[in-house]
Amino acid sequence: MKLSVVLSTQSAQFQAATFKGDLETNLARIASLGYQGVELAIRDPKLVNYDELERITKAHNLSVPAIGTGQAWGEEGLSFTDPDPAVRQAAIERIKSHIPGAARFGAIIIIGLIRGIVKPGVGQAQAETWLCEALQECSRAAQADGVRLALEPINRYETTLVNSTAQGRDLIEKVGAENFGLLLDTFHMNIEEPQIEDSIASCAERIFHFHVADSNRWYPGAGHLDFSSILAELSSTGYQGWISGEFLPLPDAETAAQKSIEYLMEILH
Ligand code: LER
Ligand code: MN
Repeated sequence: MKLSVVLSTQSAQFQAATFKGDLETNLARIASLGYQGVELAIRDPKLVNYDELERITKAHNLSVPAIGTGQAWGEEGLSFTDPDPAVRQAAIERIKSHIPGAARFGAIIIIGLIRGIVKPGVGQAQAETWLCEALQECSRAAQADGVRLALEPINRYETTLVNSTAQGRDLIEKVGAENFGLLLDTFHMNIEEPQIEDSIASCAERIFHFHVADSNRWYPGAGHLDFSSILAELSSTGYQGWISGEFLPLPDAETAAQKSIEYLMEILH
């Protein structure tokens, strides 16, 4: 299992995007701390120069295991479950527009809060149907380019659509696409799962990506989660993917990223 950390390619309100700001400086820092990859939060692929991104990541020997898409919701309000069909369509098109960039880097496309929330006047069942249909359409489009999509169960304080791994597994059944799986995040799991290790085991080969933050959303080691046990369980599922740090930049991004990698390397080796 290799280690990456989240970097937003543009300014963002989302607090746990660990690194924000100048790309060149931040990628150099991330590489010098010993990370092998960087997870990129990209609001809109149109705003990104992919040639430049590839040049800088390659110069620092950094892979791009995953692309976060939630800022299209956070900054623009796009979602798969908006009552306005034009907004739902725009969210689908936005996710599809990530496919070429994801194919280029061999990255997974993350479906976080772009799924949306259940808005007033929309029933939970209707929102779930829209969500499933959008995921079927996006998974089909990504399949053609060999790209995988990972939906992240997110805690109840952010959305009522797919909070737990059990709900995530139900959705996998409904979507019915081989390239659709889950991103598990220890911060959300600590809030929603009865037992984190059992939930990891229940998702097994459908775990496409993994976020780590401690119970307080600080870097691993700063809270009370048992990462030795969590990562041992993840490993025993046969997971070969990335462990991606998505934690608050506290006391500052560099210190948090350094403490995290030191702590995780000790557990993993
Ligand atoms: C994004 O990966 C995440 O974990 C969410 O909390 C975003 O709102
Ligand atoms: Mn996350």
